Amino acid sequence: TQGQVITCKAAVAYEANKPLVIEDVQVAPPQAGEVRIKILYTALCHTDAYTWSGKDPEGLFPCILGHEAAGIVESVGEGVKDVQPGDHVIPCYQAECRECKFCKSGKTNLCGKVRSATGVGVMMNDRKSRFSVNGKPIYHFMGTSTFSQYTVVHDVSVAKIDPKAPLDKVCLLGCGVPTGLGAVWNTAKVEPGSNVAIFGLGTVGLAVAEGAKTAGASRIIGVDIDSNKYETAKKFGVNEFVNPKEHSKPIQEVIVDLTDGGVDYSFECIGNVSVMRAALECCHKGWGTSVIVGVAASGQEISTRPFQLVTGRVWKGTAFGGFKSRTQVPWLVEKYMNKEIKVDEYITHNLTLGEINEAFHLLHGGSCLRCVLSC
Ligand code: NAD
Ligand code: AHE
Ligand code: ZN
Repeated sequence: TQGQVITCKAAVAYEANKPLVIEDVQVAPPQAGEVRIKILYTALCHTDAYTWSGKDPEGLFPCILGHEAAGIVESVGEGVKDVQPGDHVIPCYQAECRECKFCKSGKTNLCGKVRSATGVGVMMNDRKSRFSVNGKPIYHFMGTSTFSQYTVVHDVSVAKIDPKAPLDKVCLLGCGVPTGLGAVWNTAKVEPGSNVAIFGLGTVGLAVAEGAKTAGASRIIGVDIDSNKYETAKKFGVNEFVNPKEHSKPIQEVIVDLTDGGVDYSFECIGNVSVMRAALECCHKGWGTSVIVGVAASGQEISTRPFQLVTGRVWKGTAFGGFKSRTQVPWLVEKYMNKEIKVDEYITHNLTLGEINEAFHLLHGGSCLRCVLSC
């Protein structure tokens, strides 16, 4: 297949909110600096649902969504040095080139090398897509497009992992789990004994809880409008629970009262701008830090009284938990293999790529954390 167009099945999003269509898609060979990957397993993340909903300002249609996956390199383009056919890999929507201003700064995991292309659904080389259906181009998504049996990604967006790692599990290390763990370990840098509040107990919020527990946090307060979430959340380290619907006071006041002035760290893992405000305002005066993890829709803005910041609260955000993708995803895989981090526990459903619309339906129900599709 090397050097040839591959025809395979992919789930194409033709329009916002219209069911995805399983199509025979043509996948062009990788050009210089590109890698073609046979995707074996992909999970769904709420960011896929967000872009599909039409609320993402970077959302383009028709496209192939998907960014939490694992597979095997099928072929590589000219000049690709770090991976070869047969390597087991995780595609990384957050690239790491190790050469750009961002990568060299030592201050961020964001990478500037291919972002201008991945934000508009094309590849860097020729600003074109490698996907087509009957000659009509289909846009890439987040530089990964994993809802396909084969995808083409930039070489700076591929993490080579231990071939012994089970791909049907470690695909989750492509997004949600690292995002939550890294929000705690890299972005907030939670210290032992800290009090933490987590808004939203989906996969990302539960991974924040796991990160907080391993960081030695004392009180880990889960906040969710679905009280059924507490039972599962306990297994990930949440040791107190608040349902905002059961209180007449604003939730920030409830948490401030519970914690003698506020928490040391809070995390918004929903994507709701009024909850982001509450998450900031439930932080302790003088030092409390709030991390925005949730992705909010186009047009949404955050607000608070500047006095909140003047009096020492800190507002931050995180992308992929601040992890340097190519360097640290293989390390996270090793941590999983050594049973130091959970992964299996976030998988509540397993379906096939052909059942992807049902998988999205499940994702919107309360009992689904991650649904893994076999491709
Ligand atoms: P999810 O939908 O599984 O979890 C959200 C949780 O929030 C649910 O349990 C829901 O009941 C709860 N919730 C909803 N509204 C609430 C409210 N008003 N108050 C309290 N709880 C509320 O989603 P997920 O997959 O865990 O993703 C969470 C968010 O993180 C999404 O916005 C996603 O796009 C974003 N995300 C960001 C990054 C990043 O790099 N920054 C990475 C992955 C996901
Ligand atoms: N196109 C979206 C951007 C959404 C966003 O912030 N994405 C996160 C990852 S979410 C993974 O589930 C991210 O990494 N952002 C950094 C980046 O460079 O995109 C919008 O709303 O505009
Ligand atoms: Zn995601």
